[in-house]
Amino acid sequence: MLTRDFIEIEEKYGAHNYHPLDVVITKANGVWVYDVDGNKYLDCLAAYSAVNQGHCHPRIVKALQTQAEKVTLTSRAFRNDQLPFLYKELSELTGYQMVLPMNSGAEAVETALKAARKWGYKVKGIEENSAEIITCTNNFAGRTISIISFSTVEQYKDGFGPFTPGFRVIEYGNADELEKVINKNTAAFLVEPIQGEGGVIVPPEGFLKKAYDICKKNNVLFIADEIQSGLGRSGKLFAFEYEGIRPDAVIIGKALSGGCYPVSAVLSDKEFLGVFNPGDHGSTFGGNPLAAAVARESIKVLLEEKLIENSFNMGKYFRDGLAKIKSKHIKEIRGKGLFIGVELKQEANGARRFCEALMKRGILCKETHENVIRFAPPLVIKKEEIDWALPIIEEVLLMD
Ligand code: IF1
Repeated sequence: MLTRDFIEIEEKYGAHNYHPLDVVITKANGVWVYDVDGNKYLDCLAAYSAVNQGHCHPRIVKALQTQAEKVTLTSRAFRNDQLPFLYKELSELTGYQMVLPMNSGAEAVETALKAARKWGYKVKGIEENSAEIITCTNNFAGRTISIISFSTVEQYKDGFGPFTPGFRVIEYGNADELEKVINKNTAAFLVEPIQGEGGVIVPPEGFLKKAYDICKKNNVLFIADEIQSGLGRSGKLFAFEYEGIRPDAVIIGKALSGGCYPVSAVLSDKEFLGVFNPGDHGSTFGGNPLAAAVARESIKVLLEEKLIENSFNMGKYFRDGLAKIKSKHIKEIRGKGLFIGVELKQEANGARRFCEALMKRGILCKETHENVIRFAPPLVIKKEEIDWALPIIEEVLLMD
């Protein structure tokens, strides 16, 4: 069977909730993926930063296989021998006292939203059912009805009302507006330190620090959604580190499993996650031993292979190389570490055609917000692989 045969079946039976590039991947290893026609591609999306450790990392796959032959799921009605160590290792790595494990990023975000509301009522003393959570324009935090209730992207909301109340939106980067919107009912401020789907938007220098200080002054929780920007993607363990702040809670996912299994978590000190009592919240698969074993190894790989440092160094190298490209289409090159966005001018007529041209030349990227090409390869990428990619990217960006 060839690419078109697979696509035909997929289009016939699958819901059309995505518009993927017409590449059918059958194998992947490190930064490279291979399609059913035998073509090889440099993966510059890394499954939206879920594959920071590289595709099918042997150590993570081995951890998956080994645990899968022991026990995969106990439910949280009982305990297992992997979860305590995931908790301990995450706490020692991040300095947070407590962990609540979930599966998808959205579930971890919902967990943080519920904890924020409960903290608002039980600790801050907000009037019941009046808690407000402030978020930012162009946020992306998942696809559940409560999460899209605070989305500012019409398509993510269209046809899905009525929406969950209790959310306010400020302009991303505008700390003054945050101060104005905060009131006695504000429980928390939820923010991505670098917005991924928003178009790899790095906020103005000092925004996160100013917002953090405003939250502290007003007894409002500062919650960082690091599901995409975290775990080395930005060149630091967490992107919030660039501003020297310590959020009250951090939400992680994606690369927490190296792309081998859905694993997410909320990290905080006892005051925040301590609001949950037995039976308040949970999930069938949340904290299962297979997820815990995979996540433990994924973190070890990230640290032992110095992937955070590689992200910082290779990210600078990649961005410097892109900056040398003299293309009339380029409006801005931005990002931190290997979280890179190339924003194109309106006259370029969107980023999709450039992603399709890159695919034809062996590089897989995903456009975001129409005009931005996101370059976010696995953090294992080597200088030679970037050297291979840059002339191809230049050739495509020099297209008319
Ligand atoms: C899709 C976007 C990226 C996230 C942040 C929470 C979540 C995500 C910062 C939810 C998930 C994924 C979702 C996936 C495509 C991708 C995406 F384009 F949708 F926006 F990465 F930018 N917080 N992002 O980036 O985590 O529940 O998906 O595990 O829904 O199309 P999830």
